[in-house]
Parts: sequence; structure tokens; C-alpha cells
Amino acid sequence: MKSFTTSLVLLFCALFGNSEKAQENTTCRNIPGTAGYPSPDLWDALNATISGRLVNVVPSTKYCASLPGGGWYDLTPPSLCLRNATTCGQGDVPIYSVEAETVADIQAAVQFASTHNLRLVVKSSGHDYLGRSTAPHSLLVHTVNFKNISFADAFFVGKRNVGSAVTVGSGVHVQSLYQAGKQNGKIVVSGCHNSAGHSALSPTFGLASDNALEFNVVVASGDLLRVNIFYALRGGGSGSWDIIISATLRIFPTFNATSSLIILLALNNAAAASLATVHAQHIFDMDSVRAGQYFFLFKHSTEASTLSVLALNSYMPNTTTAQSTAILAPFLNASLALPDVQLISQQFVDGDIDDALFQADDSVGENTVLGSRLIPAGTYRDSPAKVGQVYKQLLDSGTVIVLSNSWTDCATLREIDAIRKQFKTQQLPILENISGPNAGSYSNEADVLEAEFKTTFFGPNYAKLSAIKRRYDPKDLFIVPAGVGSDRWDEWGLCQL
Ligand SMILES: *[C@@H]1O[C@H](CO)[C@@H](O)[C@H](O)[C@H]1NC(C)=O
Ligand SMILES: *[C@@H]1O[C@H](CO)[C@@H](O)[C@H](O)[C@H]1NC(C)=O
Ligand SMILES: *[C@@H]1O[C@H](CO)[C@@H](O)[C@H](O)[C@H]1NC(C)=O
Ligand SMILES: *[C@@H]1O[C@H](CO)[C@@H](O)[C@H](O)[C@H]1NC(C)=O
Ligand SMILES: *[C@@H]1O[C@H](CO)[C@@H](O)[C@H](O)[C@H]1NC(C)=O
Ligand SMILES: *[C@@H]1O[C@H](CO)[C@@H](O)[C@H](O)[C@H]1NC(C)=O
Ligand SMILES: *[C@@H]1O[C@H](CO)[C@@H](O)[C@H](O)[C@H]1NC(C)=O
Ligand SMILES: CC(=O)N[C@H]1CO[C@H](CO)[C@@H](O)[C@@H]1O
Repeated sequence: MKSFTTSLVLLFCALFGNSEKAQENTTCRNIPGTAGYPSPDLWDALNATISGRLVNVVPSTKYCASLPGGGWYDLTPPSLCLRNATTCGQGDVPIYSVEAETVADIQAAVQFASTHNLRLVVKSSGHDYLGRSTAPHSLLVHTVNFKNISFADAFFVGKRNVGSAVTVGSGVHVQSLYQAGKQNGKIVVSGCHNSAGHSALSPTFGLASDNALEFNVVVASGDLLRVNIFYALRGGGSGSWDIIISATLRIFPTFNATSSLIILLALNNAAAASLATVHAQHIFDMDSVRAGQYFFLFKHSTEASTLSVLALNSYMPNTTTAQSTAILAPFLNASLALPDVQLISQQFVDGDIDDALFQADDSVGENTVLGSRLIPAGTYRDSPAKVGQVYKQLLDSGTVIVLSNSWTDCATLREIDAIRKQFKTQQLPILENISGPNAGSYSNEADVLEAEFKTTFFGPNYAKLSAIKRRYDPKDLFIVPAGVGSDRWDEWGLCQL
């Protein structure tokens, strides 16, 4: 099945410091102040075991307040909260982090959390739209230092030679993988941003998960396991099964490609809707060369503005600029024939695919929530005008930006709460006109408040996944919001329901 992801990005300021105290206790994690919470001596002993790699985590705003021009936030107590908020503190930020450098560090952290019944979270790098790599009162295992990359011409899964592969540590950025790939004449199926995700190469090579061969993981028992379970079955949601040390991925010989970026301006919502329809009508034009494309339609800058922008970024394997220009011409011509649509820029670059997909670091640090649905390809094929109508309704309903959004820190908690619910209450009913009523959603770029997350994120697989989880993680050490097993826990993963 082929489908396109359309995401609605909304404002998100995490709600800090308002974790409710639990009523009953046998079913709660230990937090500072409870009888079972580790004493300072025990934390010191853990620190000694892991060669001093235990750190106290400083909330970013506490740190920022110490910089010149800082001080916008309350420091008594140190807090992530907005200046006028009343519930301030460490917020959702973990208390301690294990800055792991070895597998043994990770095993020690897992055993410590398990023994003392602590809330455990896992973070590497990259985006986290569902708040899965942080939790109040938690112990963080930070895997960003696992940066090994090794190539093999013949990789064996059991006794089977599955060909060329690369093994990457869980802290490796995608950009490093493309650089190393180029040096080795190889390309890996991965995303464009450093946090990986959906790949422009999937029309040619399948999903990134289709190309995953093996994982080294530390499970809840503390054991290091080598697993080659079908990655897609995990349903995304890193941190909900184990701690990944490394992944081995199938790789392919590099090739040349044309990458193009077309940016169009629509002067009003009606023009934006027509543009979305034209894009839908031409979305299959690039299939002849198995191109991948990312497209974004968003309201330009402010709510008051009527302008919208469509950005279409495509990667065409084994084509030249002349060929890709010809492939995109029908779309471009039809777009520019629309009233109130203008070309802002178009850019074509020929070159090695590793260079085309490489992106330098971006400086992000935004308050953002997402909502998304997978749209059946048939909708695009059979009713492209419906796609345009849905964009029109979304834009008319005040959705400022479709697909990508950033915001300032100035919203009140009440505003934030309303915005967090906007996908479910306002946008999803519109989106369902093209996704259908029970469409799935890619769970790493989705709304953590999904009402039916078990089916929306895991389809018919939830019960099976839950049973697997019970076997490998009987104490639910690895719980993430809207992940497998999370229905057994409160919003913060602190108390069982
Ligand atoms: C139970 O846990 C909560 C929070 O985790 C804590 O406030 C409370 O004191 C605990 N009660 C007992 C009896 O340990
Ligand atoms: C862990 O040990 C290191 C080195 O001895 C020390 O610098 C660090 O402050 C300790 N961490 C904590 C949380 O005490
Ligand atoms: C990374 O590679 C180095 C050198 O080969 C090795 O010593 C180390 O154990 C590796 N680390 C991990 C986490 O695999
Ligand atoms: C890519 O294009 C360059 C420059 O035209 C050429 O030298 C190189 O051989 C091409 N690479 C492949 C894999 O075709
Ligand atoms: C690009 O062309 C080469 C040579 O014909 C071929 O071996 C390779 O599979 C093609 N790559 C893609 C991604 O189509
Ligand atoms: C697009 O428009 C240009 C100029 O108006 C024309 O030369 C070209 O043939 C058109 N291409 C297609 C595919 O319609
Ligand atoms: C979407 O569905 C709602 C009712 O479910 C309807 O009111 C609305 O007009 C539909 N929009 C489009 C674009 O089909
Ligand atoms: C009600 C209240 O405390 N308002 C304060 C919010 O923060 C701003 C900026 O520091 C103050 O000027 C207000 O007095």
C-alpha cells in the first residue's frame, strides 16, 4: 500500500510541573520523598559503577537564565515554567541522566531503575513530538554517545548472508551516515533531517524499516540481545521496548540523482486550495523514475496573513536536471496557470545521492505538537479536488501552518491546553474527509492525545504487541506516552491505573 502522510503541526508548550500525587502506592514508581526512592549513597554507588557518567539534569531555561540577557524565567524554584505560572520546578525534565558510553553503563542504569522501581526514559537525539524522551522524576538513559559506524560487504543474519550492510550506533546522526556512506560508495534508506524518519528513497528501496536487518538492544532484564524482529511491528515508539545500542541496515550502491525544490506562493486560501488540487493531480508524475517527494503547504508567517506557500522537494534517482525539469513541467505549468499563484523559486541540483540527502544541523528547539493521518493513494488518484477542499477548510478554520510549525514560549497554560486539543477537535474531522474514518497514523509524528491510539498507531497488532511486551518487560520499565502498555499507566507513567 502506498500512502502519503499529511501532518498538522500545532503549537505545543509542554505542561510542566503539574504531576498529580498518587493515591495508592503499591502501583506507583518511586519518586523523591517516597520510601523506596534511592538514597544519595545509592546514587553515588551507581555513579561509581558507570565511571562518573551520572549527571544532574539542568532544565534548559534554568541554564538560559544564567546567560547574558537571560532571566526571563523564575529561578525560585528553578523552573521551566512561564514567568507567571504557579507550579514551577524541574518540570518534566529527568532528575538524573546516565550519559552512557558503554553497554555496561546502560545495563547498570536499567538494573538500577528496575531494582528501585524508577521511571526510566531513553533519549538519543532528534525530534520528540509525543514527549517520549522525558518524564517527571525520571532517570534518563542518554545514548547520544553511541556513534560507531561500520560497513560490511557481507552481513550475516544467522547463517544467511544478506549482503552489504552498515551497523550504526543509536547516537549517529543521519548526516554522518550520508557522509560515511559517500566515502564507502553506499547509500542507506533514511530521512532528511537528523532525526531520520521517512525516506525520499522509499519509492525505490522500501521503507527504512524494511531495510533494517538486526538490532542490538538492552532489554528490561538488563540482558544485551541481538534481535531481528520485524521492525515495523514495533510500531515505532523508541523507548517503549528496550534501549537500542545499534541497528544494522541494508545498504545500496550510491547513484546520481537530481534534487529539486520548487516554492510557490498562493495569495489567498482559495488559490492555496487550487494549488493543493493541482499538486494532488500531479503527485504520481514522478513515479516513472521512482522519485521521492516531501511537500509542505503552510500559511505564511502570521495568522493575519492570507498568503500560503507550497514547497515541493523531490529526489529523482538516475536523472539529470533536464529530465527532472521535464517531469515537473506539467505540475509547474498547471500551477502557474492558476490565478493568484506565483513562483517564488525553483532549484535543481545534480549530484551524488548522499550529498543530495545530506542536511546540515538545523537549530531547532520549538514547542510543537503534531497530528497526522495516512492518506490512501486512491484518494489522490480518484478525488484530487477533495484534497484541495480539505486544505481550504483547514486554512479557513485558522490552521496557521499545515505540516510544520514553530512558536514562541509566550502562550499561557490555558492556551497551550486548547492548542494541544485542536487536532482532535477541529482538524481531524476535516482531515477524515480524505483519510477515511479509521485511518492509521505514523506514531512518531502524531498526536499523543489520539483517542484510539491502539488502533490508530498499531492497527490490528496491539494485543499481540502487548503480549510480547509482557514477556520481555513484565514490570513495564519501558513505558512511553501512547505506546504499547501505556494504557496501564497514568499520563506520566508514574502510577498504574
Ligand atoms: C505514594 O506515592 C506518592 C507519590 O508517588 C507519595 O506522595 C506518597 O507519599 C506515597 N505513599 C506511601 C504510603 O508511601
Ligand atoms: C558522578 O561522578 C562524577 C565524577 O566523580 C562527578 O563529577 C559527578 O558530579 C557525579 N554525579 C552526580 C550526580 O553526583
Ligand atoms: C565502538 O567501536 C569501538 C572501536 O571498535 C569499540 O571498542 C566499542 O566497543 C564500540 N562501541 C559500541 C557501543 O559498540
Ligand atoms: C555521477 O556523476 C558524476 C559527474 O557527472 C560522474 O563522474 C559519476 O561517475 C556519476 N556517478 C555514478 C554512480 O553514476
Ligand atoms: C541507477 O542506475 C544504475 C545503472 O543503470 C542502476 O544500477 C541503479 O540500480 C540505478 N539506481 C536507482 C536507484 O534506480
Ligand atoms: C509549460 O509551459 C511552457 C511555457 O509556457 C511551454 O513551453 C511548455 O511546453 C509547457 N510544458 C508542458 C509540459 O506543458
Ligand atoms: C468534511 O466532512 C464534514 C462532515 O463530516 C463536512 O461538513 C465537510 O464539508 C467535509 N469537507 C470536505 C472538504 O469534504
Ligand atoms: C499577575 C502577574 O504576576 N503578572 C506578571 C507576569 O509577568 C510579567 C513579566 O514579568 C509581570 O510584569 C506581571 O506583573
